[in-house]
Amino acid sequence: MSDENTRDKEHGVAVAEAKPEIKQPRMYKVLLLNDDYTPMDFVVQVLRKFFHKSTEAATKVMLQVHYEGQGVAGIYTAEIAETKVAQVNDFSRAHDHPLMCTMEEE
Ligand code: TYC
Repeated sequence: MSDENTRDKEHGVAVAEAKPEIKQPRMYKVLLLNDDYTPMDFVVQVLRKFFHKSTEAATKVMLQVHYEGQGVAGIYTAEIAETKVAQVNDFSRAHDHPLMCTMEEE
């Protein structure tokens, strides 16, 4: 029984083999955007807290955002990326900083 919809000789029913599900999930970049007001230390704190970066790695991403306008905090599946974006934006608002976090498909 190798072909899809092969007619089963004994039972006279059409049976379909399960097709292998090998697709990779869509992945999303979680981005931090630059602004003129959020303190650099706060951005480093966000990258450590929500993206599990070392101080050194967090500082590199923060400076990339500062000098180039945006930077990638991490790459995740849709649900996890959405959660990170919401957590970062809630945390920033709670601390009265305008830091913006968004996502885009990779
Ligand atoms: N530009 C900010 C400053 O000069 C620092 C900053 C970095 C803000 C990264 C946001 O995503 C950001 N204080």
